Amino acid sequence: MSKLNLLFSAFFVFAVSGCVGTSTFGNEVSETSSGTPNEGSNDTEQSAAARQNILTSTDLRFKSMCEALQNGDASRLWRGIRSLPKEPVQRYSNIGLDLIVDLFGDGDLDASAIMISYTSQRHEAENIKFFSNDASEMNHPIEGISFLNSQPFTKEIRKVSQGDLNSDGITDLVFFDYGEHDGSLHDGKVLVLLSDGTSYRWQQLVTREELRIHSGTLIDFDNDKDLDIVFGSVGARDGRQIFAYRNDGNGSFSKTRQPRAGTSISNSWVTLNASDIDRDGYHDLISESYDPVSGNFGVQITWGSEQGLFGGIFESTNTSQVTSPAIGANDLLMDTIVVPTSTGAEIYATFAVDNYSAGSKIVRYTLSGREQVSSELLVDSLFQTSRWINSVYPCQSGLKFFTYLSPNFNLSSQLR
Ligand SMILES: [Ca+2]
Ligand SMILES: [Ca+2]
Ligand SMILES: [Ca+2]
Ligand SMILES: [Ca+2]
Repeated sequence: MSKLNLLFSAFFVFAVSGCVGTSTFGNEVSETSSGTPNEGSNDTEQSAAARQNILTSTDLRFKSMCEALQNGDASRLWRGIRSLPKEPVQRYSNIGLDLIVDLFGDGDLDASAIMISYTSQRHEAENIKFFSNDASEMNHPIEGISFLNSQPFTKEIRKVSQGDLNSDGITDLVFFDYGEHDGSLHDGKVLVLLSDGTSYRWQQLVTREELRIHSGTLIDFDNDKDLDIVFGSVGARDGRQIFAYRNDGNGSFSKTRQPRAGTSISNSWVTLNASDIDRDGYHDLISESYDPVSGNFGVQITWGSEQGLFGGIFESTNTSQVTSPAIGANDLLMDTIVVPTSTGAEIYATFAVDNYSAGSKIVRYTLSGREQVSSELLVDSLFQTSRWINSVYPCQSGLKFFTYLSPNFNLSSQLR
């Protein structure tokens, strides 16, 4: 990107930021439920509010990031974590993949970052680092923070999620590892860093599939008020498929029924996020859609309901598309953040234009209940940041996003 374009891009974003409405983020329980999906039923606004009060990983990521940007923690944490030693082959992944998270539940935000080695065979190592502004928590010279057992090896983590998985009020982390990037090996995996007393313990999700995992999210898909795990994968044997693992409430997960291959939702694997978009008390899933016949991409929402996200029967998933005239069929969704409104939500979506070949776009979709009201192109393809995964955070102080302009991760150039 040329300097001129960058300036224009930055200017454009700052110009846009003034238009961004103040977020009502915080208490996820709406006092004025739209009630649209349940109108005419016995459901009351009160029951919609009572049904759901846990935050999805997308909600928590948004909340933590804006807090840290506002109070200055973010830059301190990013600078700190990148001062930790690394192996020559390791590189930090783009800063948009870093997670800001309150480890240990002490109210102070901490950071986690991912190392990647762009070798033809991925370097398998302890690729996850942590950083706390509290020096007394920094107990490992390389990893930053070590926990009760050794960090498992990973190859190419593509998504980090946060949420309390064992109901102790302390946020846990989930890492989605792509595994080997090329060739016949499909060894992706899911790691959970689960709070345990005053520390955390690593555990690996038991899966039997051959996986390459690009994305995942923490969402209560069975309405029992704990966060479950959904991830998308391509596998040698299983093809493109979405996987659902149910939480027993203590952070133990078991595979459960999930959309059959060939259904619309089963093709999602690039980006998965969750929030209660229509404010009915049930978590909803936002993902890219992909039509294998036409090759066209889209943006789809799978609606949670009394029967759960994936319905009482496999085929009963309720999915709808949101659209924008500014987004072409070859523009691929990378990330979404949901801002609740009094009647629904605004969805801030980042796209890889022309399937990662021409920069990025940011679109805001406005929904009332489940109905799309409008869409607005906020930033066009001059916005070009990371190689993969661009995120935008519509904080109260304006739109915040990350740029990836130089391999040396100049922090000042990475946040606009
Ligand atoms: Ca903390
Ligand atoms: Ca926990
Ligand atoms: Ca659940
Ligand atoms: Ca919902």
